[in-house]
Amino acid sequence: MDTTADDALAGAAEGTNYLTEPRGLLSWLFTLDHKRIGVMYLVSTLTAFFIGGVFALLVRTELLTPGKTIVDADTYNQMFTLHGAIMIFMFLIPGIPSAMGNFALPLMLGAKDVAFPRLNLASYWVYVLGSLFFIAAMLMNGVDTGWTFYAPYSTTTTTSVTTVVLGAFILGFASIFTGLNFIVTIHKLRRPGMGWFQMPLFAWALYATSIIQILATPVLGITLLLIAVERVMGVGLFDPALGGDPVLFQHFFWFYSHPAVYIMVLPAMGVASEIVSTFSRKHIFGYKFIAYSSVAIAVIGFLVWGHHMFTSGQSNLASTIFSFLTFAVAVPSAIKAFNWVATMYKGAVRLDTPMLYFLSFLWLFLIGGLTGLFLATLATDVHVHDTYFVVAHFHYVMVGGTVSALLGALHYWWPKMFGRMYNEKLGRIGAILVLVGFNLTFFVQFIAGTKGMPRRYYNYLPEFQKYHVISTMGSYLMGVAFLLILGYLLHSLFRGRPAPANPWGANTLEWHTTSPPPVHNFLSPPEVSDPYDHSGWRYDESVGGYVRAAAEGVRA
Ligand code: HEM
Ligand SMILES: [Cu+2]
Repeated sequence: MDTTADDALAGAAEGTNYLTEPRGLLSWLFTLDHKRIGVMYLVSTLTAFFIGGVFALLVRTELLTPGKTIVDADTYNQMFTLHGAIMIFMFLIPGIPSAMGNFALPLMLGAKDVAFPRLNLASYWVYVLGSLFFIAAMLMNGVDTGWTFYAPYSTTTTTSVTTVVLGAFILGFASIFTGLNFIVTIHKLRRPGMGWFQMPLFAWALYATSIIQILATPVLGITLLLIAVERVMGVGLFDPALGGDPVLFQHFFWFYSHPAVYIMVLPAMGVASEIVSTFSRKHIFGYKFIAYSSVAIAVIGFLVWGHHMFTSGQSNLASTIFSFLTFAVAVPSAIKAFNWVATMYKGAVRLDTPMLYFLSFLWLFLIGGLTGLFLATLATDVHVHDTYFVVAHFHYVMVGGTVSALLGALHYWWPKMFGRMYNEKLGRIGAILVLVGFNLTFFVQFIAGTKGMPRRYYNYLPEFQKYHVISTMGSYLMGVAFLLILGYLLHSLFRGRPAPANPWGANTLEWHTTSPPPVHNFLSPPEVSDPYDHSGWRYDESVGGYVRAAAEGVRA
């Protein structure tokens, strides 16, 4: 009897897959399989998210009342620093590319793995090593500089700044390795027949992200090393008392850290493009515009760092130019938002969990991006700089944008990753709770900020308390929502309904193989077609997912 591709798929689903084969702990720790490395990165980054989240709840609890609530002022400084540093370096930067991207990118390209599997494994272990430095710093004297490590405070405080900047330096290599791997993978390992414009948009987004990872990360690495050099050897680089220049530090720091916000948000935009097309059952609108705008963001994103120094003493001319360029970088983001909305227009929109996260992403990222324009406007920035307005702005971008998209990606690819379906009803409840909790937490911060509540303060005037109380309640609600999500996802691993190969009816190549995929991804080479043409798939009750229209005997 002829074994058709579909028989083979069915067979693989019952037998071995990348999760079960090979067995044993060592086979995981030293795996070269991009899917396993993705899963390990997922577990690690989510652990970091959890630790960072505990610090966030402590910060919010402290701010419930003016003056002391639970900790003293020095401890408070440590908590917001560790919250920010862990969230940025250990969670947001690697979150989507190294976890979800590692898992999905080779599958989406129809490849067997990334170009350099050993480098990929090295990236993971370097990430673990860097994270250990963070943990060591926490156990030693902590850090109290804020995640931005502004000099000269960072070069003079007695907390464990040296350890933590070395940790961030090491984490940078993990990021560079991933970026390098993805660029070569995208250039070299696309299945024959997949040109640049047949590539899924998530791959375009990861490509743009990788460019930033490779070009910007070394700047941060060297800058942080210079902090360590000044601390350890007393070389006067940034501290005016030693003849250094603190604004120079800010330039170096933001030259990386503004592009870094795009390391965080570009992959999120890539996820958004996949989800919106799948759950609108419509071809993505404006494919090339979305693809090119990712690259445009990566390029222009390098030219706007000075908007973090409008009030630090830079020439008016420089500020004006940076202001203008910052407005320019908002344009490609707006192009994407337009195309996503146009994709939904007249589509058959299904409000499944990943789509709810996409909608949260779209709305919240828009608020985050638009409030960025207030900050980019010189006259308004002078008023709201270093207030809670900025805190609200970047949380709308990083939590509303990146975390929403990460949760969307997690729910979208979960069936593929683990071969199980989660409880859809709880999924939707979780998504709505996150959205409500998030807005309660951060929307009021815009108001508090415009009224003058400064950021990073332990104490505040009584008139601000109402905002802080609402914000803290919102953060507790988000905490509950995340626990709920963790609960039903873990539950699904054991009790979930086995996932079909294609639960959502998407046409990118990862859905052409079994859930979970076999060790080398595809049992028979997948056929490349337009990634956003869903017409070849129809829903089949008996498998609870989508099957090829042709396989059912239906003529296309
Ligand atoms: C796309 C994702 C974005 C992320 C992840 C992001 C993140 C951040 C972060 C973390 C900060 C605060 C840095 C700090 O001082 O600790 C910040 C500030 C700022 N952002 Fe964004 N941002 C994004 C988009 C935008 C956009 C689209 C604009 C403008 C069009 C913008 C304009 C600004 C400005 C001007 C500041 C400085 C405000 C000040 O300190 O006075 N950002 N952003
Ligand atoms: Cu910036």
